[in-house]
Amino acid sequence: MNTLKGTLVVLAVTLFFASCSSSVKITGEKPGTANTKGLKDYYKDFFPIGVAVAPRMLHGEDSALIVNQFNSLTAENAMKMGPLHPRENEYFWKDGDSIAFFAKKHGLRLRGHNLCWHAQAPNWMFKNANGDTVTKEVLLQRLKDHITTVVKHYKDYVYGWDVVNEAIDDRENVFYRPSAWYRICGEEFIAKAFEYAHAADPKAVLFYNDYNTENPKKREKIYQMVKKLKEAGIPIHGVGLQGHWSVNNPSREELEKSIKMFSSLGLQVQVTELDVSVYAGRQGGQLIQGQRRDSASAFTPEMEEQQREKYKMAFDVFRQYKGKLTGITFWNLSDRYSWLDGRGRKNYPLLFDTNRQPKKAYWDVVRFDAAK
Ligand code: 9MR
Repeated sequence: MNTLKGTLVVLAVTLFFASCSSSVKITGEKPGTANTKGLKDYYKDFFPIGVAVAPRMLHGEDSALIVNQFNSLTAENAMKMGPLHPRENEYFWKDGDSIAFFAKKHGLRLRGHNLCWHAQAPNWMFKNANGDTVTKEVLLQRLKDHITTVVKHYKDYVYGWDVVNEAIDDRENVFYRPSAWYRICGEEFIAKAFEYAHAADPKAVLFYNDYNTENPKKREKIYQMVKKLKEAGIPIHGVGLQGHWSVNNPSREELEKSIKMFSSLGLQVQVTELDVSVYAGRQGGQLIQGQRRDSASAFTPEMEEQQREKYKMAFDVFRQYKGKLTGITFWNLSDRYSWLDGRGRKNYPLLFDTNRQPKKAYWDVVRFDAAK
């Protein structure tokens, strides 16, 4: 009898604690734990929210945070030309595939990044067996082979591709970036890349993707190029604003103008690589010449305030342009790691801190008046 009484007491106590912990799970708002709301849930009526990842993040705490918060992925590096196609007759699929399988397994969308870029392109692409620069015909054939193989490989996983990345120059008086692609092929490589991608997967949404898209001069050049492609019947469907911003740029006006201008061409717009550097500066808050590298690398209250303002403004604008904007993707997951680190100072550009906990800016982004 006593034993039964004891068992009942233990059972009652167990049930009490179980009910407490399950109610915490359901009502709790602590991102990173199961059954709580994530960015993707707050924004479910607006657009998918994505994150750029590396294969090492598909395990443990990073992966839990990804699945809890996001509903779209981009491979930070694994699907770029150099990593995927190191030698002419050799593809390396393992890393890209691990991201594609993870996305499929968890029901996440997947953006393909990218098919043609001046950086991270393998050297062999531009050289023949003697080490001489290849002709335009050879290079376009190689580009076609690469794009066809990669787009077909990921056809059942990737819904859209950044087809050409960063082809426009930052200098005011130079239109196209004088990359190896441009020097060998002229501007034609851009249209060709879109045609090859479309032929390989007619359903894929195809983007031109660039940074500094809120700079009036660069925006105008991108607009002219994209307009010309559209008018020539080239299969281009969207423009990616990378969104490597900083605490002092862009302004609300310039951001709105970019969204309006590109969508006026009948193109969808996505923010493809969002982060807000805590350092004032050019693209992504990169060091400006002469700027001290050893400046304090703590996340100061002043940086935090400025960053909150920028994130709040950006998401206000994003919500306002729902329908024209079809996705927002962060470039990296938490301040634990960002591509902006390692320039002689630590950066804190994301919505999750180095312990993967939401920053104040996170709450600014998710607490909004849906009726507005
Ligand atoms: O985040 C990427 C970093 O790990 C790579 O070393 C770098 C190589 O140049 O590319 C970074 O990602 C870039 C993206 O592919 C295109 N837009 C600019 C991004 C930051 O440089």
